[in-house]
Amino acid sequence: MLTRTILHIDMDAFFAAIEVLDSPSLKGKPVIVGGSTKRGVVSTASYEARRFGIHSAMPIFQAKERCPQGIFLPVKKDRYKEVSKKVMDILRDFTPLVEQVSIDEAYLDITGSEALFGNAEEIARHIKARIGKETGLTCSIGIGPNKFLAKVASDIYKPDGLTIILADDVDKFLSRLPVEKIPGVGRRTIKGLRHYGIKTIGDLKRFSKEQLLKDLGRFGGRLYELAKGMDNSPVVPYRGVKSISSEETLSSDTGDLSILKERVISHADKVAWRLRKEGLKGRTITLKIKLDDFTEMSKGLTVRYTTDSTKIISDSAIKQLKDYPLKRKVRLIGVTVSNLEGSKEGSQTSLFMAGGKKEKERKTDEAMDEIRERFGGKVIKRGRG
Ligand code: TTP
Ligand code: MG
Repeated sequence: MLTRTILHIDMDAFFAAIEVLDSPSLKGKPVIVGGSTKRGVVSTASYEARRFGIHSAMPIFQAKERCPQGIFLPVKKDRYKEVSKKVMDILRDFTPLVEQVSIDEAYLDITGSEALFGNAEEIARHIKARIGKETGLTCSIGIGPNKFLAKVASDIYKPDGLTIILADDVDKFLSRLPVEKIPGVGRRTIKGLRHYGIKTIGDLKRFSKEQLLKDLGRFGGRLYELAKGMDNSPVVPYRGVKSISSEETLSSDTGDLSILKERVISHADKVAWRLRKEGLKGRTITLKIKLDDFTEMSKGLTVRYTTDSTKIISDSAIKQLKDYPLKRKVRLIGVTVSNLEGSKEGSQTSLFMAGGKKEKERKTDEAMDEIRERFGGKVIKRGRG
């Protein structure tokens, strides 16, 4: 069977940590974020507040009883989404196979990323370092041979944890784990399992598949597999996404066209690579520019055929750059491809035909992808022409 390396990442006390980030005087204090109405509940609490027994979904009035000195703040969803996007963008620099499952949580299939960024543990440390540097926040990461084990692992040590479950340790690891740690096991299942004296995953393993199926239905079959540490579910990126983009705030504002061109090519290359890895193609290519006075422009060009070609995407973005009257220095630049279509079903040849990509360009992209995968993104620099 195919061996995979899956990483699960979950930000620590996400909403509360962002509030502390935005108001440093809150550091070390019991911060509780939640609905401000009378019947509101706690969204999350800082680890300091959790020591008072406060947790998500607890009514606010109860939290106030338990922790009268707590700092209660309303939910600022837009702000948290902005940080979430930053985090997810960082993750996508390590593999295009990123499946975001909630505002602060994602799975990464890093099976093919090791040649690029080091082994799984090194990748996890890189991710933590970049998230720390670029957002000021901490996260916990779990690594395992599948999504289930990676998710269980990330929960073992929090905050700022890094836990790896090796294939050989799976049994040892799972046997003592309480069944409620299995994602999807709710109160009702727990009650059912208790009835049979099942408390840990080890207990669960004593039952046959037939028995579990009979008593718990389809979920019983899934539990049987999970208890053995088996989970084949794939990491599914871009569920419902409408565009793929790459952008950066430049280290210093510039009006130098040659620098801007070079950055556009680099972002176009990154976007095209992600499209190809994902079996997606897009029709609309948009250059995004933010000037030093924060005015923003993005127009977009629609090409005749959907494409995943680095050359077509960068040519189109550069054309937009040249057409744009640069009256001020540029602060942010990036490339987006939208109007996406899957291309996974097609064969290589039909992809090529339908993609309107010239044979030579396709070969260049393939060769570049191979080099990138073997030696790392840093060695690749595309020339023009
Ligand atoms: P979680 O990852 O479950 O919690 P967390 O990040 O706050 O803390 P931990 O360190 O244990 O991971 O959820 C992420 C965010 O989602 C959380 O910050 C707030 C929000 N949320 C709710 O609004 N309601 C809820 O019931 C839960 C569980 C989370
Ligand atoms: Mg979290």
